[in-house]
Amino acid sequence: MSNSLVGIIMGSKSDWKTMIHCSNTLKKFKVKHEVKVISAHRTPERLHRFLNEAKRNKIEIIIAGAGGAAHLAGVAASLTTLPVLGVPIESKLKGLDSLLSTVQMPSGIPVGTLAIGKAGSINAALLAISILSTKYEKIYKKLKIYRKSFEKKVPKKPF
Ligand code: RP5
Repeated sequence: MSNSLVGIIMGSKSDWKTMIHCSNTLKKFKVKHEVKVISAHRTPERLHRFLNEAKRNKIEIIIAGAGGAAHLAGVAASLTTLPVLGVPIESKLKGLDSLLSTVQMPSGIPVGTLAIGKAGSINAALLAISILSTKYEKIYKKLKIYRKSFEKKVPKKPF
């Protein structure tokens, strides 16, 4: 048993430079997570195995980053009832292909899709934290503190 609450998967090692921001954000909130390279088309068996184990290991949220014909989040969502958050990775088409592949799920199997690239990677972690905060008081408290300090960073005037 891993004790992780979140599983971060990504289609390629090359996605790590984006997904590291997701992992770092979870770390700041001390949310235990595991990180794996799993591709829907290159390693489909690894994906099946991971999702079966995720349920047994009490992982509560899956975050999937993929680029190009980015079907990882959608396929993962089809194989589990855990909530799946999708991060479209920047690509040769600036991530627009990744975004549309991730976000345009037909009704029935949802993927909570975030923004392209680093912002989406950070926000996937923050959304996972927000979901977990409804159950875990410690995470809720940290999220409240983060939001307060976040607001303070915004200047009242533009000059
Ligand atoms: C996708 O293809 C991956 O998620 C990655 O974003 C993209 C390119 O992969 P590499 O060719 O860099 O391994 O499956």
